[in-house]
Amino acid sequence: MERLTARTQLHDSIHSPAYDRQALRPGIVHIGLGAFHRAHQAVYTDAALAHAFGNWGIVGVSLRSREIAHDMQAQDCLYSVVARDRSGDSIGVVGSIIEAIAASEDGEAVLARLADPAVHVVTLTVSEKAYGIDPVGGGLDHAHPAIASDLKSPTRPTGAIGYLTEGLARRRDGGQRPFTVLCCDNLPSNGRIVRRLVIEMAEMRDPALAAWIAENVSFPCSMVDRIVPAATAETRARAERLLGVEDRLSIEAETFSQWVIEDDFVSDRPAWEAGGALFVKDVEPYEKMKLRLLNGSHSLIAYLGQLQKLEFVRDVMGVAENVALVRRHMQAAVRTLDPVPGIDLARYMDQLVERFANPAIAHRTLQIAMDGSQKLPQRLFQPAVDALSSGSDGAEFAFATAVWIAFIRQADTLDDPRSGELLKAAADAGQAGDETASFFAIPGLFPRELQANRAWRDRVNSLLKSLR
Ligand code: CS2
Repeated sequence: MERLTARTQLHDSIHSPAYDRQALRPGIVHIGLGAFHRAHQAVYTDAALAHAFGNWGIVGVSLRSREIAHDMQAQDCLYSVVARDRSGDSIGVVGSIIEAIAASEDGEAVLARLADPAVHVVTLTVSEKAYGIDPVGGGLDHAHPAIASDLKSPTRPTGAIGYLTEGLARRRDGGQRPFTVLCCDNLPSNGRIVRRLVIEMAEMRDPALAAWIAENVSFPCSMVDRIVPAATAETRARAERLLGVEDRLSIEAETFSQWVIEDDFVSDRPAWEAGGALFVKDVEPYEKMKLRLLNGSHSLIAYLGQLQKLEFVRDVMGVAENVALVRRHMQAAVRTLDPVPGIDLARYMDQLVERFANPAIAHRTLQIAMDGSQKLPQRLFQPAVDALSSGSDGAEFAFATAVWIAFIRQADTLDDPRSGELLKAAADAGQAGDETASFFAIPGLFPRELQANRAWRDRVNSLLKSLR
């Protein structure tokens, strides 16, 4: 079967790049070439280029997978996105990525791009666990393999923070302006977190570099949203049917998409608003809304689904009792939020229920269930602290926590960077008559306010009992 490349004649009904890709030069480096980036930032950049052409080609860097980079290279970096909902499928080919590098094969090529003053923005989607955040202190986790390696060999980095730090060091040494670092992962105040980690890493090698970064580099926060399940053989077969050629990089996603970005760039940026991005002064209300309503409910759905042996999010939402639990959770979570400019939260929640129930999206509960230790602090635990401090009993958050612990207790293996500690906590459960004490004792997992709240912990214990 012929592969999708720049020479493929696409049918007129297929949305394709409306600009001259031959003339496009790199202006963005993106770290983390997975499905989410390809269905989100790359699509906004595609729209920005069609709206106002400029040198905003994306250099896509894959830190782990070599295969993605090779597949991209074999397809001239073209790939399709199928937007799916009840009303059907619509396919578009995205052209904004113009180069793909597997960092483990050619780290120097990545660093050369980061050092190139034509690159104005470095965006990231590497997932929560890849940053190497110390769960207790919030700074650099020196035990994280990539952090440890990058502290030892700073000029030959392997992880996201190492690449950013060495890239910025080369800019400074070359007398160049820095790039803007735009984190697009589901972390609270994500830009602030990455700024702290980069400055800490720089400090370890050269305090003057750290000072230069603190003074000159901006790390805007952003909220990103689009449900993008991992691609399957079915995704690729569908793309082939719609395109008439093979596309090994095709992804499917919901039609909904949102991007809210703190307007704080050190130099130029693409006109992402052409794709619908919103530039604001303060991203926090949007990000809390999304983390607590969407992602918090998503985690609840994922663990409910795992306990009930339901494979996809839409299956969980096919059971009325589950929908009621999700709505109840959202009602509790929304009370922890401040008003969000321009957003009707009641409508937002209704829309979430619709999105989760989307029959055309096969989103595995097991996919969302992974990395709970990295996700739940911002999705469930901090909101629980806020709920308790405003006089609520935090029962809904205790329920979601109990569902997670029940999931761990019935698991043989866990896909989580703290799986060892979590499985040990499950094995030690019930000591001293307290079902969950071993979980609450894991360092930096639960906030102190929850660890110290006997009533809330008793609630988690009794809910856990009632789940069995
Ligand atoms: C999900 C997210 O896997 C997960 O943890 O909750 O990836 C979610 O689909 C996205 O944040 C939606 O924007």
